Amino acid sequence: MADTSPSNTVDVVVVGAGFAGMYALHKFRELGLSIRVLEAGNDVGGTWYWNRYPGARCDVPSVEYSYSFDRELEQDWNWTEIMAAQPEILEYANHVADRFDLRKDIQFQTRVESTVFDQTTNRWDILTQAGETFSARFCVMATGCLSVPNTPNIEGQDNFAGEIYHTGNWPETGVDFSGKRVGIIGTGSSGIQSIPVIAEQAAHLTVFQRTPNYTMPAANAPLQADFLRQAKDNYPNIRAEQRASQVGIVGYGFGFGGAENVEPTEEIRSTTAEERQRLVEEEGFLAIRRYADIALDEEANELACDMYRAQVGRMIEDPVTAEALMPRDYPMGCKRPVIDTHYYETFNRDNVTLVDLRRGGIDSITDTGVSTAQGDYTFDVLIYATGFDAMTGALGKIDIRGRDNQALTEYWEAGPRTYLGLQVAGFPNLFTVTGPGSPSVLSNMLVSIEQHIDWIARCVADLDQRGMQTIEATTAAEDEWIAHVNEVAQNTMFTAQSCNSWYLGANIPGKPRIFMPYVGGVGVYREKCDEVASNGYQGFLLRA
Ligand code: FAD
Ligand code: N01
Repeated sequence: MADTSPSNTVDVVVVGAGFAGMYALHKFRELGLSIRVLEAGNDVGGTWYWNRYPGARCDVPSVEYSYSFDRELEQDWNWTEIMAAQPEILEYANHVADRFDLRKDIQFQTRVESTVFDQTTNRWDILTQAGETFSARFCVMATGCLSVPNTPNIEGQDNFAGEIYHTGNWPETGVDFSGKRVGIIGTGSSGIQSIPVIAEQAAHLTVFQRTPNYTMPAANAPLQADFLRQAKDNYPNIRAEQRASQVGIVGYGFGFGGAENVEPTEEIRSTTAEERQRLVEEEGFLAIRRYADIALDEEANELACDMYRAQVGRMIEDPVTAEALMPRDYPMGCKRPVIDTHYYETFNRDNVTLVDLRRGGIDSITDTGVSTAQGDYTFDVLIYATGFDAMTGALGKIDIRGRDNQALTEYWEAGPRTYLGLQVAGFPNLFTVTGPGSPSVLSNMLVSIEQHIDWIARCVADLDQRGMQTIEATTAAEDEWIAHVNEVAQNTMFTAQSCNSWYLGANIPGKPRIFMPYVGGVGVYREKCDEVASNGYQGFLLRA
């Protein structure tokens, strides 16, 4: 039974106080609703609260990776770099929390364990790990797509006697690597961002790489005052363009990676080997940006991969290390793009060793380090940069039960099912923010978060206006949406047979292989969501 004290009986419980939960709180307050936000961490910021590893940084231009809901906030806040580093983004989150007095409705250090729909009251009963209960009409799961760190199950993993960290759960106090031997497992975005910074400080760094990645140079730089002024003056246009775009990024004033903006319009298949070689020599990795056909055609993609490998070969002094760093056997663009600062240069340092696990994998973790088929490695510090149980991980950790006590984990046993990534059939008045089936992680998340929260707020206001108690996706609408999500992902690099990305759940043993986000683009998707709402919430069942 939920606590019926007035303070724990609210209109909306929001789970999570990252950028989604924070905006949800602000938005629902505007509707005059009572809200409680429950957050496992000690403070706001979500991703940027937990991922404090050295080198953590956004790869979306900071003027675009920011809230658009308040003109004064937009004008007052001054980003200092083209792509902001984690401390600055966390400072921004704190600024927003202070400015809109958010903390008074957020309960920190509160992990939600279960949420159960009561069919007799049409309310959700929420239980926290500490045993506290809440009752809410609406439950908004702002639990994040990348908020459950994945630590692989490696034999002997509890044996290591030194310090152990995960990039996705980094200590608030920071870590001093001076004079230490460090081992790091994983070369995804988190590994690629942290490796160059750790290598600068540690006595020695050993990198365990299972799959080499494709990464582009970030070319980050301080933001010039006149540029920032111009961006602020242009904000209405920038925001409008972001909302209508494919991925919620305009690249205002600079292109991907902070370099000059280049629209991919050329066909790599129309070029000669000599031309491609010349371009690599002139432009390095960035030469590849001009080609449009590499996103859809695997043979074209392979030509781009050749260019990529040629550039790796040009940058790395030791040929064995160069070969180890060359991605093969999967297409460029099938995983989340990575951008880096001096990643490859790091492998030319004397204090860095690359262990190519394709030549012999990890056998076990020992008390002193890592034992592989190629030999043993000893450290003082071991870091897991091994990613997340993405998109469904945080929801799966909560015992969510809808009508007839059905568990969400059972309903999603064969993979996540949603209508528009917003709702699940059988789970009335429960909303997922940037859930599977929405553009989510394929986009600038701030744009997608605002769009979802705005839609949910409109929906709640419409229900109240029409005197409706509940809204629930129909199974038919869910089926149709899933079919569409799958259809648009076909014949893209994302679903290539050789691709093992977390978008597909392929990084978690036993997780069904389903492409989870929606490739259709944030502009198209927004139109669809708005159309559904305007048509009386087509595909949803509203009950009085
Ligand atoms: P989160 O920020 O993940 O917040 C979710 C919150 O929910 C967390 O604080 C968590 O503690 C809490 N929570 C979860 N489960 C429970 C529970 N059971 N009980 C209570 N609380 C719970 N996106 C981009 O668009 N551009 C980028 O450049 C970019 N860089 C990234 C870099 C890193 C290192 C990572 C990990 C992600 C990055 N992302 C980026 C994605 C990023 O997650 C989103 O941009 C955004 O911050 C997500 O906000 P959110 O509020 O939806 O989720
Ligand atoms: O995680 P990942 P991440 N033995 O899953 C390896 C966002 N983000 O934290 O590829 C050995 O990408 C695994 O190897 P393999 C962004 O959305 C953004 O780096 O499975 N290795 C891989 O190399 C990103 O995509 C930024 O063979 C093991 C690595 O660990 C997402 O978060 C920065 C292993 C995991 O890579 C996740 O990125 C950081 C094992 N048993 C994060 N298990 C920006 O810059 C796993 N690995 C915006």
